Amino acid sequence: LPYYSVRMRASKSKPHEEGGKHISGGEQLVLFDEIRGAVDKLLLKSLTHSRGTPDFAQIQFEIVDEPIQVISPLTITTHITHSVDEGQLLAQNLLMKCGVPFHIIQKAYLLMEDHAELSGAILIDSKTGRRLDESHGNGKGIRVSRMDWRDENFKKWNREIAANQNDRLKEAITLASKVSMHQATVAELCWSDDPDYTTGYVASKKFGYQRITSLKEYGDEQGCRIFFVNSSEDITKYIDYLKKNPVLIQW
Ligand code: PML
Repeated sequence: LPYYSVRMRASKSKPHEEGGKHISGGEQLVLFDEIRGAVDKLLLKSLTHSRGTPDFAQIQFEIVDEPIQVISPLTITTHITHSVDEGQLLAQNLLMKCGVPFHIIQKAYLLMEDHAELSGAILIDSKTGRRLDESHGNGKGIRVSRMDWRDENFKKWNREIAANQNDRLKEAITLASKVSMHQATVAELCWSDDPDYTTGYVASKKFGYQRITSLKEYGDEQGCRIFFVNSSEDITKYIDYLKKNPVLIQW
């Protein structure tokens, strides 16, 4: 049976390519009979986000012709940290363990701050600190798409492994597992742009999904999603993989 990619994006003021504020986005990969449920879930998500009420939203679905790749979720580790400083220091240490030099991490943070209105991920060359995605879109980062984790399978994993975390974790680890699967990914650094959510992570194939409970202060709407990339790989192909290759997580 074919799968369908269902996507949502919501913003305030104007469609966000034209400069509106990004509110939320979402991805699902479902069977035909599940499209209606997926649209409903994404609509609800777009209407109830703590970044605000959208005045523009788009939900679309399309059939996926490429074969679905089934992969395992990254292993998960949770670090309880008690301050943003402690959380950030830990994140930087993990990135360095993945092979990203300290000065490149610093450069990446500066690039993030310069582009506060991102709705996707920025790609940084892990050797030079250069941004690699700008010529491949609208400058708002790369949106990773076409990935999901079937509910029953996620719930079982969540019960047995993750001690019943929220759906945010499901979406994040699904994305991180797809991203880290590709050999061009050195590591990912992410935290939410939701002002009510301070947990983020460093993900890599080698160390898995390393959650950190305090990567920013409550009330802060500045999120972060950086992929540190090995630029000796073909970047156009890599971005194509991130956007187009359908991936299902199965535990
Ligand atoms: C987001 O949903 O905006 C990113 C959330 C990252 C952390 C999810 C978690 O591990 O709890």
